[in-house]
Amino acid sequence: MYIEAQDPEVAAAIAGEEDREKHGLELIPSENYASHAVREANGSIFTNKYSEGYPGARYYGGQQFTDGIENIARDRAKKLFNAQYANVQPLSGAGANLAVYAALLEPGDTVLGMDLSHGGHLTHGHPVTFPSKVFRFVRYKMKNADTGEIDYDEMRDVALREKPKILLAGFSAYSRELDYERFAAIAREVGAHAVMDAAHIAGLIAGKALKNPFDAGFDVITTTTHKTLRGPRGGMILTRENADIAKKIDKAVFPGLQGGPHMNVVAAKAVAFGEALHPSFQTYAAQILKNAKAMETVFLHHNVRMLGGGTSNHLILADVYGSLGVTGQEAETVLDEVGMTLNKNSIADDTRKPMDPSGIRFGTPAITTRNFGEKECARVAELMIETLRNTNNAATKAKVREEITALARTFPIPESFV
Ligand code: DSN
Repeated sequence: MYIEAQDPEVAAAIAGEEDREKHGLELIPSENYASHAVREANGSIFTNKYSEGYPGARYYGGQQFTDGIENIARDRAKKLFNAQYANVQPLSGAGANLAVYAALLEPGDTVLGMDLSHGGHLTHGHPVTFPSKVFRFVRYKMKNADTGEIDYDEMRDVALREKPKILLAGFSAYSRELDYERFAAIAREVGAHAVMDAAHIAGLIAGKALKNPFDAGFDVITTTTHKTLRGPRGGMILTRENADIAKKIDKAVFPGLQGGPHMNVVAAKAVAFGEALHPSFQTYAAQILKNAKAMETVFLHHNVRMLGGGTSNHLILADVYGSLGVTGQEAETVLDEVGMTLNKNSIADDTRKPMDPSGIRFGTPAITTRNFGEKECARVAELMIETLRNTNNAATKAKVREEITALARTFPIPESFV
């Protein structure tokens, strides 16, 4: 590799990360392993090219190959999600959400979204974000954190009172399926756009393991492309039927918010979407859910509280402080030491601070890519709990680390999926 000779410091960091990924288990539910083909496209010659505009309407010359690539990415994305329009230029999920706000709202307009502490996301208008200074964000929550049931009656009351222009579904730490029909009905009743931020579960929708919000009449889906979709780091916006919305979104992405698209990433998105259209992707998506259920069973058996009472998707949010007396930060640190990488996470109405909350969040997308089945996932869950019950026991930690390393060796990260 050129980089080893030219820049040993950066090369060493890349090699270190490769080693870490190879020998440990990735349980952060928003991470995954992209194929070599995706990474090749991501690191391709397209990184050199400016291509402001859209296929057939660019501002610069030399677009003989960019239009083709972007059209392939758009067509594959539309097919995957049964959408009529796709914008594949957003640089990531945060930018995709911002573009939707910019397209569909005037400053001061209201968005009704899920509370961050109940599973929502920063970009759904948390006060620390810039969009919260421009738009008005109001909240809905779970009715019962132990079943995960959303309070749809409260959502409707708030919607009738606050008159949002966007009713925003979607989450980054919620483990149950949403009632898209209820969302869409409330949105229709108050004249709001129904928008789904599907960043976490896009691959599960594309792989037909979970329902598609478009089937319930949603107007827009935003997503990242690097989580369950297993593509390059990036974002995307999909719309259905309404050409006017699609046009506004295109304008909001460029020139509204972004400059030139990252055409190397668009190429990598095209490759990833091609992989997701392969029949094996549906098997992958279904296995993610089965594997999460296998982990749920172990947590139930050991009486470790899970928010939502368990999982219907790819992730679990466990109250390790309440159940095991270990804080989220302590759990993240000790599990990382033994080769299981996950993240600390606030739980609903957490009494602890965000930097050392009560929960941990973990999931199965990456280990399922590694071909783990239910048996291995159940074992990982057992090892997690054993470690958390023995945080100061060096012998236990050494034994767990050894078993995790052996599992990682037995299930290497695949280089390709099709
Ligand atoms: N950082 C991503 C996640 O982990 O959910 C989304 O913000």
